[in-house]
Amino acid sequence: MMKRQWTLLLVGAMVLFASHRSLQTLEADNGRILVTGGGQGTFGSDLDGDGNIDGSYFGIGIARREPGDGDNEKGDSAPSSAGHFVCGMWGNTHILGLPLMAVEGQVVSDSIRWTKKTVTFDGVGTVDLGTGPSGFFTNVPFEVSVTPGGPGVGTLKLTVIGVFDGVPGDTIPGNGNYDLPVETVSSGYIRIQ
Ligand SMILES: [Ca+2]
Ligand SMILES: [Ca+2]
Repeated sequence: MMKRQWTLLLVGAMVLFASHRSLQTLEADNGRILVTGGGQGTFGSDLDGDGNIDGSYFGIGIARREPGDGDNEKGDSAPSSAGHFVCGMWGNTHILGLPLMAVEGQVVSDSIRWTKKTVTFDGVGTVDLGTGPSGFFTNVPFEVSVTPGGPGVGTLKLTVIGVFDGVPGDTIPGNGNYDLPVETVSSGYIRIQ
C-alpha cells in the first residue's frame, strides 16, 4: 500500500509540476524541445474485458537540449536524463484485475526525437503491479510517443519493452513487448514546446 500511495503522490506532483511549467514562457529553439503534461487518458475500449473502458493517469516533464550548446552539466557527449515520465492505472482505471499498474522512470535525453506532430522518447524505470516484491520490476525500458493537446486531442502511446508480451491490452502479440494502444487525453493536457 505504501508503494501505491507513493506512486499516487508522485503522479500528483508531476501534474502540479507540469501545470506550473506550463505557466512559464519557454523558447523552443531548433534542437530544443520541452514536453509537459499531466492528467488522465482513455484507450476508448475495454482492454481486459471487465466491462470498464480502460485508461491511465499520466505525468510527463521532459526537456531536450541540443548537444553542444554547453548547457549539459554532464558534458555534451554524455547521455543525460531529460526528465521524468509516469503512467499508471489504478482505482477507477485499474486493469487486468491488478490493484495497480504503474510505469515510471527517467527519460534518456538522447532518445528524444520528433516529427511535426509527434514526440517519441525512451526511458528506463520501474513497473509496479501493486502485488508486492514479485510484482515490482526495475530497469525496465519503455518507449512513449505523444501528440500535444487537451481532452479529445492529445494522445499518448506507451510500450513497455521486454515484458508482458501478449497479456490483454497488447496490440502486437509475439514481439516481446507490451504494446499498449494509443490513449487519448480525457482530462489535463500534453504540451510540446
Ligand atoms: Ca477494462
Ligand atoms: Ca507485444
